[in-house]
Amino acid sequence: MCLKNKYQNEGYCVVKNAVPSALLTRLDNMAKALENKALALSSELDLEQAAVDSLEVPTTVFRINHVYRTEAALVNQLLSSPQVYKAIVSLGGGDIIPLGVDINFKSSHVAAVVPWHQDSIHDGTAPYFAMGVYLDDADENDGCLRYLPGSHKQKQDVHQLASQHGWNIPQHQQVPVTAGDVLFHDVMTLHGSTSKVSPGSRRTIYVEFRPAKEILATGSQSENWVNLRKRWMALLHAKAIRMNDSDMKDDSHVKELPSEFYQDLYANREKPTPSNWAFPPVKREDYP
Ligand SMILES: O=C(O)CCC(=O)C(=O)O
Repeated sequence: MCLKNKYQNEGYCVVKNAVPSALLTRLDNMAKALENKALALSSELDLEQAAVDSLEVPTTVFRINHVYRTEAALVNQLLSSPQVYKAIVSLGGGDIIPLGVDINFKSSHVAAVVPWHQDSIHDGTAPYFAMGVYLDDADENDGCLRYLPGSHKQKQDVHQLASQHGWNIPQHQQVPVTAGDVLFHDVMTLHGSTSKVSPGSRRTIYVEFRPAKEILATGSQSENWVNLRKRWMALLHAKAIRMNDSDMKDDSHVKELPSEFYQDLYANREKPTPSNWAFPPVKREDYP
């Protein structure tokens, strides 16, 4: 099944080896540097936009949000790289904009479990998806994502499904991937992941996308918030055109946005649309 058909029918799809190895190495270094910074800051208790558990040994980082604040150049290189950009536009169309950029760190820590949920609820008339860029392998039964194919077509009763089946919802699929793969899912696709069993962490860069027109029509975010992201997407588009041109493969002539732009994006952040989790949360011997 081709990428878009699989995404539309089942609610998710994988683009294998979408990130070139040199770029993957730079992203890997970026994630390591951010993780070390979060670990260093965790002792000062002034962490913002990062989730760290410093009560357990060793101290563990779970998530760092809004990484475009300090890492815009590399984030933009990723988003405008040929295979990644092509997949984003193929699934989302020309009016798509990125909502934010976060890194999820999945370890063997019990708090690294992500129970079944839908990231957001929408009416399905326009694309609204999350892209996960894998910096590490995610193997079967070792913390890879689990999806319930077709679940993106309606709001799910997550409490009922998780109470009845725990992790083993009938027809669910584990989706193992390797570093450099990119996994896309409709934000309504029911998904979750157990903690990792093997040592080390599995790091995934998450970016959500949605058409600007749709965001404005639903009023979920302000016009200013959308316009900032349109400007950002225009830059990505200009870079992608040059990177995709077989004669050029060079975006160095594209005028970058000033660093203040990314500070503005951060300063003007708004509440995300709510996710759909089991309520009340489900606890079974084997779940979450
Ligand atoms: O990467 C994972 O295992 C799950 C992350 C996730 O579902 C989320 O951030 O909403």
